[in-house]
Amino acid sequence: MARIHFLTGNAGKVDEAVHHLAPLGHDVVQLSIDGIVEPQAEELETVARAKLEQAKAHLPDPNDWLMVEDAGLFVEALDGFPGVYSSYALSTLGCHGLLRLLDHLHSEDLHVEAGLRRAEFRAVAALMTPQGTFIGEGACLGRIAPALDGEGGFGFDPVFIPRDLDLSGQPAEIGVQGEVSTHGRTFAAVDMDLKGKFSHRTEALQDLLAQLGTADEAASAS
Ligand code: ITT
Repeated sequence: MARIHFLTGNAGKVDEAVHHLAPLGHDVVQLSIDGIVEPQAEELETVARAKLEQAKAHLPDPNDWLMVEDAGLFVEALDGFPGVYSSYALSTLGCHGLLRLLDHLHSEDLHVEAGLRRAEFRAVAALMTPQGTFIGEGACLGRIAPALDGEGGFGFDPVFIPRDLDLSGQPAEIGVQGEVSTHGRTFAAVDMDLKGKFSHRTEALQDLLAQLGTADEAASAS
């Protein structure tokens, strides 16, 4: 099993990665490097791969693994904005500013209005190993709330309401009650355990792990 250097400034993300990867025997350590440039690109994967390329020279041992993870909020009515610019949009517009951008979306029918406010969080986890680079993807479907709700979480959590999930973890249609539900509340208004059940980030890591498992099986069969 390998030592994984996780390039991130966000300690919360490291905790989550340890939670998933330590039980499999991987040793995850945070890697902080000044001066990593995020390219202007529309895809999270492009940004993640560019960060891996810049950081690989900083690995203490070339046999170690390098991981990055990028996430963003994609709002349908804004053609996917803020997307890859989510960190910047959060520090400039903030949650209030995002709500104002959607002020014009109104319908007498609340169900229709909820549909107009569709959005999703997306995450990409990218892992560079001596055997190649693996990309895991995750998404959490939902909508932008009509107003700020909740004190917890971080980032755009106070304005994001996830769609309910059925027992197999699939998102229900907007307005349809599922087994896993925030009952119309935002991520900032529910506890972390409940948010974790919907998490785009968890899904991206699990996708990555599934690919690693397949690659390991193929290597041991050959
Ligand atoms: P890195 O150093 O690893 O890049 P970061 O905190 O900048 O960490 P991301 O690039 O993954 O994180 O996420 C970009 C922004 O997307 C982040 O600042 C939030 O505004 C938003 N975001 C991502 N995931 C979120 C979540 O689960 N809840 C709320 N906002 C989220």
